[in-house]
Amino acid sequence: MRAYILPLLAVAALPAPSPARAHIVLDLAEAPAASYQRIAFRVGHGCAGAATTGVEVRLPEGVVAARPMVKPGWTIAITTRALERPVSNGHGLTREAPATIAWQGGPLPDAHYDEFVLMIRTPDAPGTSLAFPVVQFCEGGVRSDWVETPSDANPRPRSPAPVLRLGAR
Ligand SMILES: [Cu+2]
Repeated sequence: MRAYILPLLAVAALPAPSPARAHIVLDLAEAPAASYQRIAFRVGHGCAGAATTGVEVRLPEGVVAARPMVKPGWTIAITTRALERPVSNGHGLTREAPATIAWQGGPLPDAHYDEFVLMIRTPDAPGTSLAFPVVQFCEGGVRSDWVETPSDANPRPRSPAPVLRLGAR
């Protein structure tokens, strides 16, 4: 039995996105395309020592359905954007997609850890990656912008946006 368990754990640990660097990252590295998926934004620390009071996620264009999980102690605000033409969100056609989802509350002390959860519909685009730029708001008017996407010129940006790869559907 042990022989099976160890290799599975090793494989499961591989996709974790840079846990040592904390920042704000997703709990998943990859999800199937064209599926409903629970994703959690992990907040490992505040803004340079200040407690977190807000987390705002900007949804990538391909995501046309997203619902935040209710979180005690935090209020949720959703903004939407109009779509040029109706697209399927998995339950029919929609002309509107979520643009940003923001939690406000806490405060979440710098030394503590928490997760902010969305249920999303992933786009039907296997092999691509979705970036979710996040702004972290903290006490004292401080903020951290986790918005940079890796490029050839800057493969390891200082403040990377959480990224989700899309696998086969
Ligand atoms: Cu960090």
